[in-house]
Parts: sequence; C-alpha cells; structure tokens
Amino acid sequence: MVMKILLICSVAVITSASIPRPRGVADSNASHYQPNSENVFVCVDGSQSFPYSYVNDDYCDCADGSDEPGTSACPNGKFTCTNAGHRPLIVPASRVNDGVCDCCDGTDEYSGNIACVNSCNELGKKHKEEVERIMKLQEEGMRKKKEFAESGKKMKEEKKARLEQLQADREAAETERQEMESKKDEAEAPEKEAKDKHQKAWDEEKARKSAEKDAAAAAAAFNELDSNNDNFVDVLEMVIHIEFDIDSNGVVSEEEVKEHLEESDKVDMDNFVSKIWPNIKQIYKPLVPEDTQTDGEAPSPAEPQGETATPPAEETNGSPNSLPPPPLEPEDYYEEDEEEEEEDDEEDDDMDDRDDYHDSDTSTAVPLPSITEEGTLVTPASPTNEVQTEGDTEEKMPAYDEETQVLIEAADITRNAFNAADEKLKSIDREISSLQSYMNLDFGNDEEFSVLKDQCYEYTDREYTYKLCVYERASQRPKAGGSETSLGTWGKWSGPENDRYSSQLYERGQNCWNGPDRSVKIHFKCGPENQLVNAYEPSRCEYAFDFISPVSCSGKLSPMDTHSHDEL
Ligand code: MAN
Repeated sequence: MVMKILLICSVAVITSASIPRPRGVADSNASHYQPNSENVFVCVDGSQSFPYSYVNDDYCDCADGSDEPGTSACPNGKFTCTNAGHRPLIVPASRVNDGVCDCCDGTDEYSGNIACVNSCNELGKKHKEEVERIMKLQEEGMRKKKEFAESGKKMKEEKKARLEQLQADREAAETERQEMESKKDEAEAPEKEAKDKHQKAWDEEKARKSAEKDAAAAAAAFNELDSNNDNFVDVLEMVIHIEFDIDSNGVVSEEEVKEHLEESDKVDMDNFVSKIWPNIKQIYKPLVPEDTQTDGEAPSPAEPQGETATPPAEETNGSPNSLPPPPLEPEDYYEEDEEEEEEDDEEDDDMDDRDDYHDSDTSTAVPLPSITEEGTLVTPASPTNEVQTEGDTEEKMPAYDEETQVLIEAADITRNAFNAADEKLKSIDREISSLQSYMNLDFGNDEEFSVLKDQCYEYTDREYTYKLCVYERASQRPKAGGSETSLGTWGKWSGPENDRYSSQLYERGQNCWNGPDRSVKIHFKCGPENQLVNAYEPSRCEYAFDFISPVSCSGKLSPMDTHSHDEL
C-alpha cells in the first residue's frame, strides 16, 4: 500500500499542473515570483528588493541570482526545466541558450539559435516504467525479506532454546564427569599401587641381573687378566692391554697400569671387582675376542699391542706375560646355580664333575656354557664391558599378575566411563560456544540477514574468482590457477549510522606486499536473489564487492534510483 502511494506521488510530480510563473522558475518556487501590490520582487534569500521588472531582464541584481531564473545573467543562477511529461530538472543558469539542449522540453534554448526536440513524453514513459520496475523489485524483495526475517527469527529462537537446554545439560554433564573422575581416581589408586609394585619388582630384578652380569664380567676380566693364575692381577699382566694406554702414545707404561690399579702393584679378585673394575670396565677389552672362544678351539695369540707389547709366552700357565688361558673344555666349567642344576638335572649329569673355572668360593655368577644333545658347546653371551645398545637385548617386563590385571581392567572401565563423560561435556561446550558466537552476530533489525550465514557466493572477472562466505571470510583465486588469497575474515557492519546494514567489512586478510592487510567492503543492494554481482579493487589490496539481496530491499525508491532516472 505504502508503495502504491509512493508510486502515485512520483507520477503526480510529473503531471502536476503549473501555475503561471517567469521562465526558468520551478513550480515549487512559483510563489516567490508572484508580483505583489507594489510590483516589487524580493530576492528569494530575502536580502534585497527590486522592481518586479528586474526579473529576467538579463541583468543580475540579487546576490543569490534569483532575479534571473530564466537567463544566464547570474553566475550562480539556476534554471528549472519544466519538462512537462517527465520531471523537472534544475540546470546551472550558464546552460541557458548555450546551444546545447539540456532540458528534454528544450526550454533552456529559446534564443532560436538551436531547435530542440521535446523528448519529455518518451523519457517520462521510460522513467515511469523504470520506477514501476524498481517498485516491483522492492515489493518482491520486501516479501522475500519478510520471509527471511521470519525464518531468521525462528532460527534465533531455536538456537536460543537449544542454548538454554545445553546450559542445563551442561550442569548434569559436569556432575557426571566429576563422579566418573572420582570413580576413576578410586580405581586408579590400587591399580597404580599394584603396577608400581610390579614395576619395582621388575626394576629390582633387572638391577639384580645387571649386577650379576657385571660381577660375572668383572670375574671373567680378572681371570683373563690373571694370566699366571696366581689369583692376582698385576702390572705386568696388564701392560699388554693397549686399552690401558692413558696418554695414547701406543705404549702402556707401568705407571699407566698403576694408575688403573689405584697405585697398587697387584690386586686380588675382591679388590679388583669392587675397586678396579668399575673404573676400567668401559675401556677393558679381552685379548681373545669372545667369538673365537666359543668354538672350543684355542684362540690364536693376540697381535702385539703397540711397540712394547710383550709377545705371548709359549706356556700359558705361570708366565707373567702370557695370554689368558685357552677356552675351557666343557668339563672345565663349574655348576653354580642350584636351581639351574635341578632344572637341568638330566642333561647336566655329565657336567657334574666339571672342575671349577673360577675360584670355588667366588660368589659372582658367571653365565655357564651348556652342551646341547648333539654335544655342541653353547656359550652364553660372555659378560664383557660392551655397552649394549638400548632395545637390542632389553628384556620385556613380565605380564602383570592376575590380581593386578583385575585391577587394571576395573580401572579401564572407569577410565572409559570418565572419557565418555569428559567427551560429552566437551561436546556440549563446543556446541555452546558455537551457539554463543551465532547469537552474538548481528543479523539486522529483524534477523533477516541470518539467511546468508554460512552461504558462499562467487564472482569471476577477467583475472580472478572472488568468493564471499557471508559472516565468515572473503577470498580471491587466480583464474589461471594458483593458491587462494585471503581477503579478510568477518569483521563488522560498516554502513553509515543511518544505514548501518548497507555494508560489511571483512578484514585482516593476507598482507599486501609493501601495503596493508587485505580487506573487503561488501556493498549490499536490493535485488531479486542473493548474488555477488561485482568485485573490484578501488585501491591496492582494498577490495569492494557488490552484493544484491532481497534483504537489502527497503520498499522505497532510494535517492540513487531517483538520480539514475534523472539521467534518463
Ligand atoms: C595480487 C592480487 C591483487 C593485488 C596484488 C598486490 O596480485 O591480490 O589483487 O593488487 O596482489 O600486490
């Protein structure tokens, strides 16, 4: 209805009947130009008065130029084209009789120098059609806008209700999570205790085995070094070991050996194991490599080590500079572990009489070689000073005992229940946060812009495809291929105070080389559909998009619409 009235008014302006007035005077201004009883003309600004005959006498008298509305005499004068059949047009007075037809009715050119064709009826018709088209667009747009506003409001209501529901659910979910956490903590305490106990036992076992290994290595090293079997390791026995060459001059001096022996000339097994071995085990190397000892054959004499290395003596026993004894025959080994003895009772029968390889009173456990049924000697990894790389021989912790396993399973159940409760709370929080962000968005006076939320639109020009995801982000992608450039993310409404919802700003896009961060201003205009209709770059890296949408229809002709009709 409002639109109909507007339409009628608009047409009324075009067809309004004129009252008599001087040339170039607008109908709306005619009252100023009615001669009064004294036949005096008062300038429109009221500043001066002149005889009425001064009006349009082609001489400028009034400072505001109002006494010459129909001539070009006043530089600031204005000429109004009546333009009957179309709409009046005001042109600068300088255009009067300048040889160019400015008014569609040709009234600005009355000198007779030029004949103007009256095109007002034709233009008026076009203008009317255009006004009708725009009004129809506005009407249709308003209808859609109403629908959008309704669904926007409905959506907001639904989201609000959902948010309230979630906020209530959250309390229960939080309580449940707390309960599950307590149950989990309750179940995890005995589980931890049992696991720690198991781990501790395992650590102790590992430490025991490692100490055993170390002691065995120490004993083996002692026996190897004690080449004269006098139950002492002395200086002369050590000088043939080039690894004791502290200053790396290729010669192991007695002083160097003594330094390793903590200034003693010789040490017995106990002192060797407790005091010397810890310091030399990282450098000590047996003269006869382990693998040559396992095949049961006599090891080949070691190469002399360095210039002063003493060649091995003919006899191995009793000679101070001799090599360690050759690998022992099975009967040379002794049995030391009673448990093992029991376990391997049968197959070890033939080994029972073996002579001790070490002093029988030694408490250090040396891994024992064993003999397979086929009679092959299998030597366990000899305790050496070799640093084992982690993982290669690392034993796995034995499985938990049944009682611990039960505790773990019980704790697993509470952990799973806790994780589920925790995830439920997190998912509620995620949804709350997304709903709150939604609720904080400004969708216009009537929620009409909510229809554009999460919708993306594209526009392609010669070089780029521009994309706008409303309330999210804007981007630019070269048509020829290449990566997308962010032009900005949702910032704010940026229209003027009286037309706030006419533009949006997307900011903090990809930085422009030697310039600002990219940004886009979206100009909203009334249109039949939601569509991105133009994209341009008014100044480097500052973009502008034109977006048409029913949501921007006001139901009224905008000043822009009126302006464009003047140009018709
Ligand atoms: C790219 C595009 C253009 C922009 C220049 C600035 O080529 O993003 O729009 O003007 O970079 O260097």
